[in-house]
Amino acid sequence: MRVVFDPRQLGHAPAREFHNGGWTPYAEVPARAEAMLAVLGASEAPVDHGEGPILAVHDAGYVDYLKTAPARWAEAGREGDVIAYTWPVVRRRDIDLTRIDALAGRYSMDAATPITANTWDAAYWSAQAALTALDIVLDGGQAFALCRPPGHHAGADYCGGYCHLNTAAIAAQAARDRDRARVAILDIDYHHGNGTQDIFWSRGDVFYASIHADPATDYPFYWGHADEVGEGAGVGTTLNLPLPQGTTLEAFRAAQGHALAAIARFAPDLLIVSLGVDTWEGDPISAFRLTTADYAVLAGNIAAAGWPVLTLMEGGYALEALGANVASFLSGL
Ligand code: OKP
Ligand code: ZN
Repeated sequence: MRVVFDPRQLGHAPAREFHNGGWTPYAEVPARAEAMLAVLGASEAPVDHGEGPILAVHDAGYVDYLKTAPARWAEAGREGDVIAYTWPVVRRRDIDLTRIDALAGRYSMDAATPITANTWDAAYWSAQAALTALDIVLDGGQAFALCRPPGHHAGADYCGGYCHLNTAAIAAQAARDRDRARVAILDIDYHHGNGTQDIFWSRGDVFYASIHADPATDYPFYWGHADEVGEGAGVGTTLNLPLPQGTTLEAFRAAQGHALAAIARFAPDLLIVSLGVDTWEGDPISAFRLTTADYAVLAGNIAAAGWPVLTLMEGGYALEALGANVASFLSGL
């Protein structure tokens, strides 16, 4: 299993996030990547695929915002990381505004995803790690993209949930552009991947299946409910399997079996796994109860289907177990 990672991904290190009515330390820390690397051992640097595959998924105005927001913020006399406080949700019109606070609201979905001077660079290399791991898998190899910052909450034109560039979507689109006609994404992070769902909502060529904490009780609240199935050409290629807090392997594995059966009917040329290990029993921000050994079981069930599998990293915040949990999953593949 080749591991793809770039040290520039460590540069994104916001000081704090706004959560449950107050400031808390940022949970998606660079040490997460270091903890995984310490257990996984050797990694290789990504190949630079340029901005093309990123712009194939993300809005050009949004990409420009990620690059320029920190300078605009400083210009406005602000200290610290860029963070929004007004969102154009109600009767939103696409108005061409320039004040940094208007842009921050226009291009984000929450106050938990600050932008620092190094954010673009870190997110760019996180996406390149995904693209390089994709190359390896399409060539018949096995690869894990150690993506960080993560991606599955980011939509075509917004950041959120610690995510800026949607690495799974970028890899899926790149695979489509390399003539893989049907691509499936299985998202097993604790949180619903609203950004990935959103990006492929109306498309029949990319299947999105997600197992996650019920959004009635957990972030991102507004997406991931069982009745969300896609629209237009995408009806039936979105599958949401919300589970209650406290879920253990038995129910999770049953849900994954259901997802894999649906993906089998779709008959993908490639499976992308959005792997979050915030489903682990000791995760500080989540409430499922999977054990380290469970990840090998889940991965074994995925591997048994026989599709080429690209695994890329999403969440997981228990630094002490992150490496072991990912290693367990990769061993099961
Ligand atoms: C990102 B990923 C806790 C804040 C929780 C944001 C959750 C983002 C999860 N300090 N709000 O899906 O793991
Ligand atoms: Zn998560």
